[in-house]
Amino acid sequence: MTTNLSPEFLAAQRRYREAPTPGDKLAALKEMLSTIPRHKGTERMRVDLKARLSKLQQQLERQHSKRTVRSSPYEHIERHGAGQFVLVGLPNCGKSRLLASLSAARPEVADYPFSTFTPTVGMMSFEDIQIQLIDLPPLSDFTEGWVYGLIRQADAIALLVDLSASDPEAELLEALALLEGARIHLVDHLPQQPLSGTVKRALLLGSKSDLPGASEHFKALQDSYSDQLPLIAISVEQRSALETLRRALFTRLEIVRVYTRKPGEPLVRERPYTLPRGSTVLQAAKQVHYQLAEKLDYARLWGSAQYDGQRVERDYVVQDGDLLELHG
Ligand SMILES: Nc1nc2c(ncn2[C@@H]2O[C@H](COP(=O)(O)OP(=O)(O)OP(=O)(O)O)[C@@H](O)[C@H]2O)c(=O)[nH]1
Ligand SMILES: [Mg+2]
Repeated sequence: MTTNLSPEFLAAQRRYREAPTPGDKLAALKEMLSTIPRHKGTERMRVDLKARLSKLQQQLERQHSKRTVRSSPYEHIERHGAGQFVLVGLPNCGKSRLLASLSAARPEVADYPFSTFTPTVGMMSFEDIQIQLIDLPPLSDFTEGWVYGLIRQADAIALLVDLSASDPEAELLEALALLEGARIHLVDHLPQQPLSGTVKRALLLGSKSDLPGASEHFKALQDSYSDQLPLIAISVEQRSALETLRRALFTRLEIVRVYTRKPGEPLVRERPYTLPRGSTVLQAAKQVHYQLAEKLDYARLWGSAQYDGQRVERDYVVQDGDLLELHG
């Protein structure tokens, strides 16, 4: 498609590429947007420029607000990796130690409650992707608003319940009530109709399953809750339980990994793109590059199709592990 870009636009584009500061970049972007010809052929470019402009404006605003006093220091934690989980639960249930066991992060772990006051972020690897975990201060009547703010922003919640406690079921109810008090509802599947408040996909983790009494408590929780939320028993002392947990966290994110290759390149599954479950070939192509998606004719697929290299169309729903060769 022809775009007929003007010399003014091209000059602004050059200034954008060479801009020494974010402020200069912003000025050049504005110039590009005002000089780009407005017709169908430049529609995608204009959308892209506007997106870049607003991202840059946000960045500059953030830099600015860092210099001024902010009401809460932890309003937002930037998402990295394939998805963001928050570790949530009553005091001393094992959130910090779990983060330390699954990632390189080293939050403070203590044998007394209320040891965590600030969030700690860690990256957990699962096969060829990374999942972001955030350790939070405990849920209690004293929990500060920003903690609930971070819970609302996460992709999913891991709610820990200490299986070695005298009454884990009562502790689970207390934790759920505190979350409900902040209008955060934990669900197995996100509802089609939006509910009031925040609805979050969650996974229940019965923690410290190595301690005495834990297995009876776990069975009781299973009887009462496993039809409402997925529930697994974990222990930082048991490697196999942690490996099961890595997969369970990945599954809970409800994402698929898709690999791509150019025609003629070897069939290797490396550095996947991650997409919400149910995404199509076209949506996968968009992750690679919007221009590629625009031109996309069909794909050849290794994985979920009937045979290797099978031709699939743009609306084909991709599955975890699929490798695509995109044809424009
Ligand atoms: N035996 C055993 N002990 C654990 C396990 N997980 C955590 N603990 C212990 O439980 C205590 C509390 O652990 P933390 O990770 O600090 O608990 P927390 O939920 O972060 O506590 P707060 O930050 O106060 O909310 C520590 O003494 C941990 O060593 C586990 O799987 N097995
Ligand atoms: Mg802690």
